[in-house]
Amino acid sequence: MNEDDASRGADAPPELVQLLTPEGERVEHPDYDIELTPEEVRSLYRDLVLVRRIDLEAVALQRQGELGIWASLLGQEAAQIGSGRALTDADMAFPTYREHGVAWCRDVDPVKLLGLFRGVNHGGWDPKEHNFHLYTIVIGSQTLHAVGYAMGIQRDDASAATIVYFGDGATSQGDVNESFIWASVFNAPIVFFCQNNQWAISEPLEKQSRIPLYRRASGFGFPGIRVDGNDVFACLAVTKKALEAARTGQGPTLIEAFTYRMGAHTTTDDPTRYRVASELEAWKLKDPIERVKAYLFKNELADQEFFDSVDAEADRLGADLRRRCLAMPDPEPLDIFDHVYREPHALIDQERAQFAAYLEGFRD
Ligand SMILES: Cc1ncc(C[n+]2csc(CCOP(=O)(O)OP(=O)(O)O)c2C)c(N)n1
Ligand SMILES: [Mg+2]
Repeated sequence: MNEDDASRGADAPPELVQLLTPEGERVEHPDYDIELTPEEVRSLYRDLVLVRRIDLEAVALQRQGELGIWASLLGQEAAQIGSGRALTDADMAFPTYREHGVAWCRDVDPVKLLGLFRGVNHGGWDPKEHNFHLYTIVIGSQTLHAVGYAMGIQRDDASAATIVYFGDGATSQGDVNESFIWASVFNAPIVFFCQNNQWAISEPLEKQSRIPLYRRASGFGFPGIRVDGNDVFACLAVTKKALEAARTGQGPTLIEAFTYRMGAHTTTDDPTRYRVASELEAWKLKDPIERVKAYLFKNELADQEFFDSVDAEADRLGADLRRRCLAMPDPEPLDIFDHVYREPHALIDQERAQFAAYLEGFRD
């Protein structure tokens, strides 16, 4: 998989692992096949629809002034559900700020994701309870945290792996490259899951790399693989295999999930200023949900009643999320000092006292 184009023979595996075409046709792959029961496929479809609905509701809440900002996952549902469902409870995931689908797989209540974007908390969930770290806005920094965690797993001799999410733009960060080196030389049990959504805000992929991102891995000494990031079956199969390799002492893998950010970078962004509409239209034909729906229909694995029931569940989820978002209490101003350090800290105490005195000045 890491050879140059010129050295790839006729029987070499295709550059992009795909198990389900955009038309909903199942295809075979020599290294990455997966057996899924009809029940499992229906369950993946449900996940995809529900996380898209959570995302849609969050965008609407931001537009109505109820969230400060939101980073949409639209178009990246399969990459996140496929990789998220590949994890075992013991595995640990480190997200960016866009991994709402992975959060769903880790049983994080979606209203807790909204708290951060509403500005009422600094994260909202206990990373240890879900084995899902807090969202990280500083691009690429979580890759170093994740490698450190993976090295801890290794030293505990635990049967678990770490997965870390980052974007195409993040691959240009020093932190990410340093984390590749550490993971490689220590043979850390980690999967680097890069969602190449083709854009880093307004910077296109060509500004990040002259070679496909997955091939970067060979320079660091571990395998890299590119998967169709809009194919939930392929993302599940490829991530499962990479996690198992990590758990069994075979070290890191870089997975490049080739996908597309169908929405704006965040709700503060206007992508019409830097990309053409035809690009989005082309990617709409590769929609991650439509192909699973087509597969279920064609193979008579689900009927209209099933699709209607998932839509109805999505409606209920959206309405419930909105209601609970609006009901989230604002924090007390002094609460901001409570979670800086685990132990009491003299400087924080001093700053809290100063701020309390300042607030007192507003009393009549
Ligand atoms: C260290 C750092 N530099 C710059 C930024 C500003 N910033 C926020 S998102 C972003 C682009 C990230 O692109 P990518 O890694 O492709 O992830 P995507 O948003 O596409 O999921 C940048 C530059 C930041 N948050 N952190
Ligand atoms: Mg990107």
